[in-house]
Amino acid sequence: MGKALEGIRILDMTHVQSGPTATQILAWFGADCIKVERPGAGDATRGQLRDLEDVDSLYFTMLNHNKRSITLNPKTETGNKIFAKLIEECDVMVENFAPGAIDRMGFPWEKIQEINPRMIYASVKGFGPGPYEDCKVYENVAQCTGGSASTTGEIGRVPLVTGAQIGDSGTGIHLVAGILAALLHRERSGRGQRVECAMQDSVLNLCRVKLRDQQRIVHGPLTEYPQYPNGTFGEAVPRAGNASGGGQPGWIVKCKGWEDDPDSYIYVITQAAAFHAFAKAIGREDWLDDPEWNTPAARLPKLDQVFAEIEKWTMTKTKFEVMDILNPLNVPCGPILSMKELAEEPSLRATGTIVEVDHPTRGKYLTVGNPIKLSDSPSEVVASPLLGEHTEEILKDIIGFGDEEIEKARTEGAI
Ligand code: CAO
Repeated sequence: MGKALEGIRILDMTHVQSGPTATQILAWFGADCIKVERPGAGDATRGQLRDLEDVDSLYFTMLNHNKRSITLNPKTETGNKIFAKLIEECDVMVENFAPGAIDRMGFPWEKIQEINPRMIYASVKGFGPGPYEDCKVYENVAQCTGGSASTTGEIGRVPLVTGAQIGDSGTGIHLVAGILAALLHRERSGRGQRVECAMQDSVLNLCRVKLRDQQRIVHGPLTEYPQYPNGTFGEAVPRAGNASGGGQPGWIVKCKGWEDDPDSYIYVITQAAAFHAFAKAIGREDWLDDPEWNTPAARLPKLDQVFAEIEKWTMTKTKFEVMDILNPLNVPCGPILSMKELAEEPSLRATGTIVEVDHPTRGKYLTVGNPIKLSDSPSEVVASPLLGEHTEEILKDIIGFGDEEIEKARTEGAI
């Protein structure tokens, strides 16, 4: 069985997280991903948040599986020529340097197109065109400027960033969609094109429902928000604690052991269709005949009391017991799973979503495998490359260099 992207070659100029997320997915799909790194230094994340001395960090290894690494400085004379040849030989170039960095290397889009009109050139930047287009951006800046932080957190408290890397990895995933669309389009047009994703735009896209609410708020209070009916709304969509983002009320409630275990909680959703069974399960059959409680409209202004009653029951059970009881009743719920629990979850190991990888200098470690499953081309997770591990191989096979030219390039500091 061939890989979905076999035969596609990626010139991977990415670093840190957003760009590497994108190229890692392409590599998992079978593309030959050539990661270009600065000689002697490499992607800065190789050395960031290290847990083992002189070993590539988990930050790097977990974002750069299935790639090859070449060290190359395109700002040197030979490096420039090698880079131009790589542009000629690759299908997609991906980069997430600060605005203008690739131009300053001597490769503006016009030149890339001239060298290879079939090239798809994909970039991540912090912002799109506008007042902030020249700014450097990291994850939390994107979360704050894309609408996530203003809508995340407890009511009336400081805005919060989320643990999910929606700015970096979220943008990388958006970029993959653009690259694949451009590859498909190239089949018909014969030409490459630019693919651009701004981190602010991607976060905003993921916060789409909050822009929905921004337009609803001018027509009256957001009745599914905990501020209704006793709190107040301002002009903008407020933070809503753990309220459900959809039309069905939901909340996080404590489970048995919460006093000692910070993750002993479960999210429960009291959707109308399952409320009858839910009320019975928690011993509140009396609600079912009481007009004060037996319709969604009657419960809406008193959701805090509904969830307080539910919590009295969930606190007598572990989160897994609650899950086992409520799931057969069609009550949507989900235990708060810690990273430790996820790492140890057998079903995630079985599907390849959590994978153990063997790395030449680190040994065995866990990573998140490809969450996108293709029936005919399953992904296999291969350890990230050491810095420059494939420099010679790439120079010989793709550029056509012999040993002497490689040595000269090395002396010049091009590789
Ligand atoms: N050989 C020689 N030089 C190289 C090189 C190589 N192989 N690879 C990169 N460089 C140089 C670039 O040419 C650039 O130099 P100049 O600024 O002189 O042109 C420099 O290294 C990289 O610059 P940078 O500004 O991108 O790096 P930084 O660490 O200062 O900023 C970041 C990092 C992430 C803030 C910035 O790259 C950025 O804003 N990127 C776009 C948004 C993004 O992807 N952010 C998410 C990052 S993940 O949290």
